Amino acid sequence: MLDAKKIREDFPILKRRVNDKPLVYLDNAATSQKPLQVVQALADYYTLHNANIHRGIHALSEESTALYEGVREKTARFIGAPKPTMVIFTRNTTESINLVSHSWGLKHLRQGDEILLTEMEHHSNLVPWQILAQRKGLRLKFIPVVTDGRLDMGAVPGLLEGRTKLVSLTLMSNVLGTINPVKEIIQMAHAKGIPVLVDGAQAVPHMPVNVVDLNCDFLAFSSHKMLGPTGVGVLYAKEAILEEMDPFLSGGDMIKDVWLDHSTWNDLPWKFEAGTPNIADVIAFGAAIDYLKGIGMPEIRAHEAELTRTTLEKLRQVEGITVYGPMDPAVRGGAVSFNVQDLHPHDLGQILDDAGIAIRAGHHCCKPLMRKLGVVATARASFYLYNTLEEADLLVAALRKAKEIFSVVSRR
Ligand code: C6P
Repeated sequence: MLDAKKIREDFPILKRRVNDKPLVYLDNAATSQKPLQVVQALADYYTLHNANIHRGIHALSEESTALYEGVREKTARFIGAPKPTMVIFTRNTTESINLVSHSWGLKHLRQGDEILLTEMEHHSNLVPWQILAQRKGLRLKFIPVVTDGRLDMGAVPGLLEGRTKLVSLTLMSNVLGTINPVKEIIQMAHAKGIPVLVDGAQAVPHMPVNVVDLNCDFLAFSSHKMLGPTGVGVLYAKEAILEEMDPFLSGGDMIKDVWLDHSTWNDLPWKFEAGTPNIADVIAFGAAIDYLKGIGMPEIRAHEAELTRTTLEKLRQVEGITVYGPMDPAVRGGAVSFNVQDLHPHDLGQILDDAGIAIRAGHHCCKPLMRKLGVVATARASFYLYNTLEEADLLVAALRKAKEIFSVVSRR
């Protein structure tokens, strides 16, 4: 088992006090904290190596290029991608999905074609497809979410019929925590020749994800949710698909040759990385991957499953709390959404903040899912490798207290 107390030593921010209480950081689904190793990698880069990449023939540029491209190799190994050229650096998951909607969707989809999503998608995996649908006259279809926060798998075969040309879905819900049976859905889609994009924003940081095992066509995720810096995202895609796709952004670095009236495109993956990339943050992202690998993704998953199991068990005992999503930790990750009867999640977030506990309250960029759940917002606690059982207990104790305070106030 992983030693969360030891791990916390690498995260100085976790020693902070907030509102005169020790910080309990449970907003990891929004963004994770960063270990000293990542901060140091960033400082080392600017202190020792800073130069633009792929351009200079001087030593610093060669060093920077080697460090940057080294992280591409590391990222490929982390997700089991057969080649580093299948890994494209973007700004975040959102940009990775937009890249696919523009470069693949605009080229391959025709009026009347259909895209299959789910009702639990983050706006990042919904709005780009809505815009594409408006531009090209496409139809969006949705796998329903059923009462325990899982997908209605019985509906999938029927939904794959018709003119479905792409399936795009999340591997782990940022609201419900549900881990979707994506491998099974990919098999069903591939049997009909339909490619599948997997939104890995919540899954890749928290569990082993292997693109060859999943056999997904695209995988999108963000560095900032997995101990790395903000401003770095990843798009993995199969080589043949990338080869066929047109560039997304254009300008420097993504060209092979340029004339006044036309240009030819660079090889993969640089065809999709126009302009000077986020060199420093990509390099520091490499340190985040090293850190996660050093602890072990199966160990991280097991630790979070234990925290989630305990939290769900304890929340179940508190009257007036509704928890959304599956109750079985085997099919869910560590994002736990809930509501307390008669208490708005924003007020709850405020009360918990007074106790030094950081959670997120709101629609979590999943407004259609909120409507489906019949709420305008939820409170959400989300765990990571450095969280402890004591912190889970503090959360539950603070919730009990919030309920007491509120029932006294509302009785007045
Ligand atoms: N969810 C949350 O608090 P970006 O912002 O591009 O790095 O990630 C977008 C995104 C895409 N898919 C899923 C499943 C996500 O959870 C997120 C980000 C954060 O839930 C911020 S809204």
